Amino acid sequence: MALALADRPTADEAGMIDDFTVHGRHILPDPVSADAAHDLLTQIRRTRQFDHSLFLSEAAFDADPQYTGVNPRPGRNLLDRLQARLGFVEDAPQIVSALSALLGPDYEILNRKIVCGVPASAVPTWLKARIEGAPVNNLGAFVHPDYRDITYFYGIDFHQDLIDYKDRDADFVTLYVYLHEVTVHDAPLFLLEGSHRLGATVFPHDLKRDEQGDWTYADGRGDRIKVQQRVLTGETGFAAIWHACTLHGTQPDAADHERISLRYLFTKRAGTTVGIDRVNASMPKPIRIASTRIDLDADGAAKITQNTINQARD
Ligand SMILES: O=C(O)CCC(=O)C(=O)O
Repeated sequence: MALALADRPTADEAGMIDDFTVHGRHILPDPVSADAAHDLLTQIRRTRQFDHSLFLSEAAFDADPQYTGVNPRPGRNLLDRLQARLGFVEDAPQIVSALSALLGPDYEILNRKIVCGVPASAVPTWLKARIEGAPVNNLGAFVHPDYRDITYFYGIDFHQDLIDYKDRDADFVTLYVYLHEVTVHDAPLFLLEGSHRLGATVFPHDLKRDEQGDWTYADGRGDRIKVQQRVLTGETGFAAIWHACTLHGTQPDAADHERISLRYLFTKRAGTTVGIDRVNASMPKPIRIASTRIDLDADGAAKITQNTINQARD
């Protein structure tokens, strides 16, 4: 069926969809405003010290371990309190245009939050010993409840953002924005380009790195592909968008200062057929699974101590 003239994608939109179809990501050619990013970062830093004081004592944690419900949520999300300062991202023409191409003009925010890569120097010794080698070091369980309005990572193994959405289609995308310059020393995102092509797969993922530095990725259903790693270093305001099935992760932050970023999930309006549907149609693979991860026990604590991304080099 021919598309009506108004529905036809522009050249830019078509390029963006091609980029997503092949690589499962789009790196925004222009950063968002560095000045506005810096101002937002200043406001975030005013709310707490990003050091040992974030964390519960070992005794306090052991008295009542809580592994779930420790991320930002409605009513406890620092980004919502800073809403008036988010126009430089949410209204930036290059972001609106990329998201509209993928999700249609009436796309919606599914989730938004601040993510902090916690530096090694801030993690208490007792905690380091407990989390050594674990694949998902989301430290929310160990920080004071008042500070759970931000997500804290000390590295997270290669994963799909679909991991948090069992039984949901990969009809959403992630937007990640750096609020300061991120070098290889600041826990940059590692992204496996083209990995979305195997569709939805279960965490932890079957990945092996060869001598050349390429990864072989198997889907557990009999298919395997070679994918290349891209390390997302970037300047203040750097922004990238990726598919919900694109594998990505971070190593623990070896720097002596925190890495602070914005992480958004955007989704298409229900019932619409848009760019992301064309991307998904190009990969004849499941884009939804009933069980997305097998690394946690019934309380939500890690039961696997194996990690792939920590072996990756730049
Ligand atoms: O910022 C990080 O260290 C990891 C973030 C990430 O991969 C995620 O939130 O899905």
